[in-house]
Amino acid sequence: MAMERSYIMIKPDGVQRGLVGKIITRFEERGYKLAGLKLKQADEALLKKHYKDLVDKPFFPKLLAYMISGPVVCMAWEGKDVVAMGRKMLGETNPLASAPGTIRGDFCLEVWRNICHGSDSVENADKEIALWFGEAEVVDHESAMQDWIYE
Ligand code: YYY
Ligand code: MG
Repeated sequence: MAMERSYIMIKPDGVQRGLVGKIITRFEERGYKLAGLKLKQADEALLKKHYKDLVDKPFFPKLLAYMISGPVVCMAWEGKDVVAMGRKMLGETNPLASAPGTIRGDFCLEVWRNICHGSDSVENADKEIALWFGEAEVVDHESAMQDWIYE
């Protein structure tokens, strides 16, 4: 099976609101495998790289202030179609446009408190995982559930 990974991040509001366990559980229960996990205080330089396509937007200073307002939880999740499915599981950028049953659709109400990030392409996922994690922090390992999740 082709291995795909997505970079999923719980933003400072998600951490402060105690939603870390619930968000992790969604990915675990779906059958995805955790390949990397840590708590980190981001800084401006890192966020400018992460949001390189948004740096010139007028709202970037606000985005920066939000994202450095507290620690984030960095995760690499692995499995079938995890990049596209991760985005679906997160919901829309605007939580009010997010269907109930999605993470944003269940846990938040405003764009600037949308609690989580998910990579929008496989290419960006690879870049984001390399940006947020050291090489030794992303772990190749076998899941005991592999044959019960994949045929
Ligand atoms: O990937 P996603 O988080 O859904 O949206 P992005 O376009 O990557 O924007 C990152 C972040 O910036 C978004 O979660 C909220 C904020 N934002 C915004 O407030 N207004 C926009 N028009 C675009 C982004
Ligand atoms: Mg994005």
